[in-house]
This record gives sequence, C-alpha cells and structure tokens, in this order.
Amino acid sequence: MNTKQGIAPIAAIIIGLLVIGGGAYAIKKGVDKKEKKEKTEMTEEKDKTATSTSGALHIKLSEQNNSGQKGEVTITRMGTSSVKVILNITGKPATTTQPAHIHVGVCPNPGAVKYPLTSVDKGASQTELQGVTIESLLAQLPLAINVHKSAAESGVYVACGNIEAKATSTKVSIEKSKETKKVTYNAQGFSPKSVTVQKGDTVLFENKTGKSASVASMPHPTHELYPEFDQFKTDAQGKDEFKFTFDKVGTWQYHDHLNTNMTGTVIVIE
Ligand SMILES: [Cu+2]
Repeated sequence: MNTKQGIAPIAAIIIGLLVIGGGAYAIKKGVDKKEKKEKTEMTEEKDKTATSTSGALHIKLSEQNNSGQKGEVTITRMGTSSVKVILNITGKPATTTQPAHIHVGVCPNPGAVKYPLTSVDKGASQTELQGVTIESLLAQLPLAINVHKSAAESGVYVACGNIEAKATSTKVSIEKSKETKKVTYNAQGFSPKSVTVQKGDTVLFENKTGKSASVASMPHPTHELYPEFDQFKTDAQGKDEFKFTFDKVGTWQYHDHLNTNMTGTVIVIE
C-alpha cells in the first residue's frame, strides 16, 4: 500500500505530461475521424488503425469505506454503437454479488444511476452497453463508476472511480511496452477470472491447485476458438506455469481441460 502511494505522485506527473500531449492529439484525431467518415471506406479503415489505440477507457476504482476492495475498469468499443465495460475487483472477496453502476457525478458521492452494470460476481463483471460510445460517455462527464457492498446494503459504497477523458490516451502510452499479466489458478478457480490485455501481451497462468491442469481455449474438448491457446500443445505441457502471448484481438474464454468447470476469460484489445 505504502509503495503504491509513494509512486502515485510520480505516476501522476508522467500521466499528466502524456495527457497534455496525448489528449490534444486524441481530440484532434477524433475530429479528423468524424470528417473522414464521409469519405471512402478505405480512408476510414486506414484512419481506424491509426486511432484504435485510443479506443479504450481505463478507470481505477479506489477503496471506499474501508471495504478492502479496489478495482479496475476497462471500457472498449464494440462496433460503432456500443461499448463493453469490464470491471474487476481485487482485495477482500465479497460474500455476495455486488451491484455496480455508472453514476452521474464524481466519487466519493456520485449522483443518480446513469447506466446499470452487471452485478460484480466473484470480483468480475462484464456489461455491453448498447447505444453508448466512448465519445458519448466522455460527452456526459462527470460520470463515476461505483460498486456497492450488496443489493441489501446498496447504500454502502465499496469502490469508486471517476471516468476521465485523460484515461483514453494514458493507458495506451503506458502499456505500449509488452506486459505480462498473471492469473493464479487454485481450488476456487482462476483469479482474476477475467483479464484484459493489449494485443501482444503475455498472460502467465500459474497452477496452484496442487493437481495437474491444462489451460485451453473454449470450447472443450476441441479448443477451436483459439487453437494455439492450448497448454497441452506447447512446451509448457504438464508444467505448473503456462505463458501465452495473445496476438489476436477478441474475447477468449478458456477452461482447465482436466477440470472443465474451471473457466476464465482473456480479453485482448488493440
Ligand atoms: Cu478442454
């Protein structure tokens, strides 16, 4: 906790500098893109590639009311008129599902619910918001994402984060270097159950179940959703550590081939 607080101011300065440059660029890009839409499809396609890196919003959720819970939200584009909101809570596990919403206003006391999200279950929630775009969200700021203790105690907030325009370009700049994210697998299952990475990033699956396991893409038993994503087909076969580099954008559900009830998701964004 202390270390995190220690680097926070430095990170904030770096982020600030990136945002000043990146934000202005992103805004200009956005305007350019709109204008180009009227032109040929080829131009549009080319432009999309150029701006796709600014296509995600990343929001940190801070602990509220000593809940022991904090988290992370990624909002990505889905097609042209909807977004996917992926929320992960870390820290103290909840004993029940936890309602989550995008509210009007700012933390720690946001106002009315603007968009309900899927309740957080075992630390994870995914929602598709139809008719909502990253641009329309940014146009409605201030907005905040809030997680509640339980349906019964929805008045108690456990984690909250403001949606900020700067998040658009920041994440991209920081994560341009290839990252490795860790997923731990134990008797309770995969944790975090859903991870979001950028194309080219690596996920390390660590088997702590004490039993043999083999991570593989859905569906069982063919694994054809992402055939290469199959521990048994790699040199990590039979090992307790399996590293896989995701170079295909998409939502990749997986399971333990030897215990098919155990499932998880890797979301790969541009
Ligand atoms: Cu399988």
